[in-house]
Amino acid sequence: IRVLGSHLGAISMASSEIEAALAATPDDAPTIFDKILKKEIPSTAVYEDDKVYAFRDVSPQAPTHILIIPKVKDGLLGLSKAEVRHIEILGHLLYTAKVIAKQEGLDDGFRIVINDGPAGCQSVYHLHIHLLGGRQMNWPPG
Ligand code: TR5
Repeated sequence: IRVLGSHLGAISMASSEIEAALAATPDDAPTIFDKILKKEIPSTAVYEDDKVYAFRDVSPQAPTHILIIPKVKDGLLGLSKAEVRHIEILGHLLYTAKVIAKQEGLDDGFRIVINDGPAGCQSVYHLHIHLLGGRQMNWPPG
């Protein structure tokens, strides 16, 4: 409610911001990504190994927009919840982003994004890396 209130002053609010605000009570409850991992909800897989799964974002913000997630959440709701025990999976996720970027032919470059918490516009509390590419990115981001 506090987060929603802080947004009410804005004249317009993107749907992604609304989703992030509505999801602004981070907890360890199962998310839509658990259902995707269990194949209860379909997704378009681009990469999978024993530790991570990558699939196309349902609302792509670039010609290539892929989400890379750990198969086991282990309390990793977002990057801000990372503990020392997560260092290996964090490295694995980042390295996987590079492997997929190559696989997708993003040879001119790409962008990695990790949204964290309400101010970071995070809407799904299961850590994920966004891999975006296939167009010229702008800086600073919105
Ligand atoms: O906002 P954050 O950083 O938390 O990113 C969450 C991402 O999950 C957004 O880019 C959404 O577009 C994406 N998303 C949400 C759903 C979904 C998805 N990507 C693939 N498939 C999805 N399904 C089936 N359902 C969603 N609710």
